[in-house]
Amino acid sequence: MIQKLWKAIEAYETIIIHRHKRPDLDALGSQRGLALCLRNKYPRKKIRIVGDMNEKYAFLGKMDLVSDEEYQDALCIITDVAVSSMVSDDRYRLAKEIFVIDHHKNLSDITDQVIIDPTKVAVCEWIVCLLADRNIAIPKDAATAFYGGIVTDSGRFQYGETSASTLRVAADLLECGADKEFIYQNLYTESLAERQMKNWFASRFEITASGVAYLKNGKEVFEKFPVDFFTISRGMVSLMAGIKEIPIWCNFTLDLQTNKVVGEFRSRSISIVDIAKKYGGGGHDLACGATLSDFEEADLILRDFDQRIREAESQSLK
Ligand SMILES: [Mn+2]
Repeated sequence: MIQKLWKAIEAYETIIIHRHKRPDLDALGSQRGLALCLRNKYPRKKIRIVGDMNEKYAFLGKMDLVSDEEYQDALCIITDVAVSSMVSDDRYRLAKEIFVIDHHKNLSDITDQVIIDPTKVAVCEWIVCLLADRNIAIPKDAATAFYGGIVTDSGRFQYGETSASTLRVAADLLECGADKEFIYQNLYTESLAERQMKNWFASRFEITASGVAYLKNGKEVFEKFPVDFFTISRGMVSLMAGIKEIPIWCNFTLDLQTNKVVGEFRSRSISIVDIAKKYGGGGHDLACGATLSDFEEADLILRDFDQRIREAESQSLK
């Protein structure tokens, strides 16, 4: 399938690269990095990137404006996602041929032309490996974009799938001129308003009897802070991380567009993904989520997490 991808890249004059909605830096970095490498190698081809933007990562650069007509004879490459409902800009369907490059364990309902390696901590790492096998040069800007995806998806080289390969790829990217200061400065600098908002959330999370920390964010939260859903749902969950007495922490946020409550669940070491799945969600063992009908369902989940901690404690006493 990898050979087939490179043949298609050679053959098409127009290549449009998509990735998932509400993009993180791995989605944006893989999309942009791949585009920059292909533009460098094939200066005559039209290489485009499309999708919604995440203001937080706007420092990486803008998306292209692509007309429907451009898709007619185009090759479409989708990175960091394999599931159709999560792809940003569903005009990828108009393309003549589609490939998915991903590192999640999900099966694809988009195409059977799928190139997935779930051992890679970031799809950026995977794409750099694919490029290296073809001896395709990585320009400085592409190296910076890929580096950004790897540092964020690996939790700064911390999470489980971070491997010797991850560090080798990161080292290669630095040799290609990746601007790590640019990435870190943008990741770690926030506005005063953002810091004050975080302080507000950090001062109001609650804790269950067994030590599950949680926030419930209803409509009033969005009235107080005029930010997007993602900023609160994903952005505030880590405020409860790294506290000795708290093995599991959750953030429940009302999505005003769907009127559903989205739960983000995190755990230091006790596996919780089966509980997320019980409520129709999923994800990784220690970082998962589920979409719930209301805050009452959130209370049921909290009870299950509470129970899980008690089980783990009694196991460790044995
Ligand atoms: Mn990723």
